[in-house]
Amino acid sequence: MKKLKILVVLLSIIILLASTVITSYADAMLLGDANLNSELDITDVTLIQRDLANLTPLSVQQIYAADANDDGYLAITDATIIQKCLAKIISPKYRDLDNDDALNLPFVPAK
Ligand SMILES: [Ca+2]
Ligand SMILES: [Ca+2]
Repeated sequence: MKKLKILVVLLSIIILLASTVITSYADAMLLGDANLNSELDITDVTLIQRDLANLTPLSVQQIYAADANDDGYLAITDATIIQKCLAKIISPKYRDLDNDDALNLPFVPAK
């Protein structure tokens, strides 16, 4: 019975994450948006995981956008942050595109 309750809770979380979408503002980059569609959803998590597993590499621009904690590296932490945003545990971060000198700097993804 306890296992059934745990399973129901886990399935509820998965359904919540799969149905949640966070949208971006104009002139701001939504951090974690790996597929560059100005929305944050479970697809972005999957793309980051596939890149980190060397299954489907992201472009440099996608990696820059996918860096959800804005630390200059792409890691599993970024996928976890997106999941927390989708579960409304934390708020997503945005990068101001008008005042971001970092856009002109080279970005080195970490694996
Ligand atoms: Ca997206
Ligand atoms: Ca990061």
